[in-house]
Amino acid sequence: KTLNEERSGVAAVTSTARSVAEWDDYIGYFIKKKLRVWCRLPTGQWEMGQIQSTSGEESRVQLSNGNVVKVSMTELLPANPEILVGVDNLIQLSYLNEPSVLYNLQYRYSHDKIYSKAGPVLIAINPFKNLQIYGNNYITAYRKKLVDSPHVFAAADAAYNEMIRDGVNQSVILSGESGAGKTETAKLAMQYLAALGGSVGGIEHEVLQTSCILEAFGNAKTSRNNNSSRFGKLIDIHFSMVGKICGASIQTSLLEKSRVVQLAKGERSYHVFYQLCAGAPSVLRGKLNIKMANEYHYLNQSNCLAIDDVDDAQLFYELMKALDIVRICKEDQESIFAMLAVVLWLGNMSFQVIDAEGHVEVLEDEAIATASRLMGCSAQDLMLLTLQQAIDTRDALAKFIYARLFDWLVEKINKSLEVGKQWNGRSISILDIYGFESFQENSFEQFCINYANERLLQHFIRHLLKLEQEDYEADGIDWTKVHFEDNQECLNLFEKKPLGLLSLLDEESNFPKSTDLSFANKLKQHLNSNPFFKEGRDGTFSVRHFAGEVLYDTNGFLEKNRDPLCYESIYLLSCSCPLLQLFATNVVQSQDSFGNVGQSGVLNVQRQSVGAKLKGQLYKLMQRLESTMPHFIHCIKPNTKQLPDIYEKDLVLHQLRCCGVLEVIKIARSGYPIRITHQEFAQRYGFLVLDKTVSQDPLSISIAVLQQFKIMLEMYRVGYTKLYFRTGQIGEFENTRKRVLQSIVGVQRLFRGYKA
Ligand code: AOV
Ligand code: MG
Repeated sequence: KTLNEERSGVAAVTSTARSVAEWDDYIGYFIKKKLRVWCRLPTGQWEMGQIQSTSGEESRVQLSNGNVVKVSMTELLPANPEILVGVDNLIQLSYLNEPSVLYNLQYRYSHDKIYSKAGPVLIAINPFKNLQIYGNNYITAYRKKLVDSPHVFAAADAAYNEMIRDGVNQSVILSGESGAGKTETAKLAMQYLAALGGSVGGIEHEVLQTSCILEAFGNAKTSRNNNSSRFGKLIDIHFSMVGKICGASIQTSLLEKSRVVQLAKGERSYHVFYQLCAGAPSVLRGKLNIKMANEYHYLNQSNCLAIDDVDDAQLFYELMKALDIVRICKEDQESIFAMLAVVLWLGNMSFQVIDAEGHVEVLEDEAIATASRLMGCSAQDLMLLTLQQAIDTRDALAKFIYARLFDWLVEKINKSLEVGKQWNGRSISILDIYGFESFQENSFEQFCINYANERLLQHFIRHLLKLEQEDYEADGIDWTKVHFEDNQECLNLFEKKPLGLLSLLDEESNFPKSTDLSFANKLKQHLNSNPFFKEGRDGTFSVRHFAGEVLYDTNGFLEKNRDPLCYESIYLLSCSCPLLQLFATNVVQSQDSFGNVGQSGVLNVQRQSVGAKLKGQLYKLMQRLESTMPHFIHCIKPNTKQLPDIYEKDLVLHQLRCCGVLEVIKIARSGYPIRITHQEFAQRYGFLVLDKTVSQDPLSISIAVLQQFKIMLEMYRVGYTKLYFRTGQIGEFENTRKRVLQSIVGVQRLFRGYKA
């Protein structure tokens, strides 16, 4: 971004609309008054300083550390007066520019004020330490509106109140890159809603426990985050007529299956495996033949078994308690743990070459004995079964069992939390998906995760940048458009038919002779002119994502996208273990048609690819969110070390730029974020009008209210259909309305008292 663009950004948002040229005029003013400026040093970093003198295009600036530097005037931006340092809503800044926003957030962060508002968006900077700001006293304070500083509780409170007041379903949408704090923040929002909507039956406790269970089964340590979500989650919390929680339902999307069998260095598989190994009580240990984690190939391959400050044994105990609370019976719990043991023991099966052609045979050992016992089949069956493609088949089976187990568990939880009769259809949905990821090596999993994040960003942009501005224009409001970077084109690169990434991937996946390399070539051939696409070497390609360019290795793309049904999954039907039979039956039933078993032992079944399925899931998810009033929380990761009190400016700035927060502030600042139709406004506040001669159409009544309260034109606009207010204005009307209503009630009481 050029400085001039930044300046025009500043100009566009200051209410007196200073032009770019004027900055040169008031630089004199800045010098004379010795006002503070931001000064861009050759390193690219912004430092605060004071202009001492200028000559021509150059100025001497004294930095806050005492050093004096000479810089070109083009490297200066206005800084905000001291009184504005640390404001809790960034729209209050007089001068809106990147260094000011960055500094303001840093200032707050260093005072442990991790929450700030950016217009309608709540910004949450991960503290990576436990702050004492979530206790019951805080819940009460936000509930009773004793405090109004930005907080996730305030956001949850707004969602709840709007749901009750307007009768409209709400959503709380978390965004931010991996490790930014989405999952923690989502849990805090749920905690607040549970306190607010707690009921006698206590179903809110069950709802809260779902996080513990889903995290055990769906989260893992990655190099970015020790508790990284490897699936997307939408939880709908249902409320009764009186605003009490009466149930919930959870939708999940695309669990990362590959993690069950394959790990990158320093990462772990799903938490639940380590918890089971560390914490299973002795009877269960004996029954399932549970060893320590380091004895399982699936867990020990990455040289990372423990996480600092995490007690897996204790967490297993808590997991069992949580399963009890959501009423998963002991028998089912044991089946769940048995399935985990099956997966672990499958991973320990090993093979030996038996002839010159390289055929292999399963070693008859403890692994196969335990796996077959728990699966309810004979060791002989399992040995025959896996003879053909040895390791791949074994891994496919393990992944299949784990993924089915995850879905089955979610289903069970949903049954437990099913809404009772008193539900009136109101809900608050909380969306927490896996954040944007860019590793050294990125595969199909990152491709899916990052695609999902592009979809979510489009929702954010649509609501806060596009619709917001379109509304002004459509309603005849005088409006200077704020330019923003739209990710629609990048999204098109993924979704376009027939020449988008997903379509091309499916096409190639359906081709019997295709390979990952032929897929990479196909992309090259069709997408090379797309500015968001870049071909790479050796079967790689890059996508220019909103959050940066990511290089994907196509190795494994086709197979992962096809996600072929293992012949074995059908075979599981003949196991005597009921849960495995169920998993296999569900698969059989969910297929319309079956093909033949190919040479590879893989069924050729016509079914949706993983990419297509994800696209469908996201489409449905967005549709669901479209029917709600969104509350956005954008989480920011202050450093990559996952440590407290470190604020890496470049890292934060990058995240602010990527998600359009600066543009949101600009729009919110020059805009009128509160809007209400003439009709609604007249209905709610019309009774306050004293002048009884006003004609009774909604527009006239509305204008009469505005006039009676002498609202300055600066604070509102009248559109063709709606009234538009600056932040805070409607609150004043509400207060007046309440006051007047209370005095009316008071008079009535008095009157009744006299009669009695
Ligand atoms: P994510 O959900 O955004 O990443 P998390 O919510 O898992 O990130 O946060 C990562 C870690 O940051 C947590 O495990 C906590 O240690 C810490 N943390 C986050 N928020 C807070 C908070 N408010 N107070 C204290 N510590 C916090 V990912 O799921 O990887 O996209 O896919
Ligand atoms: Mg998460």
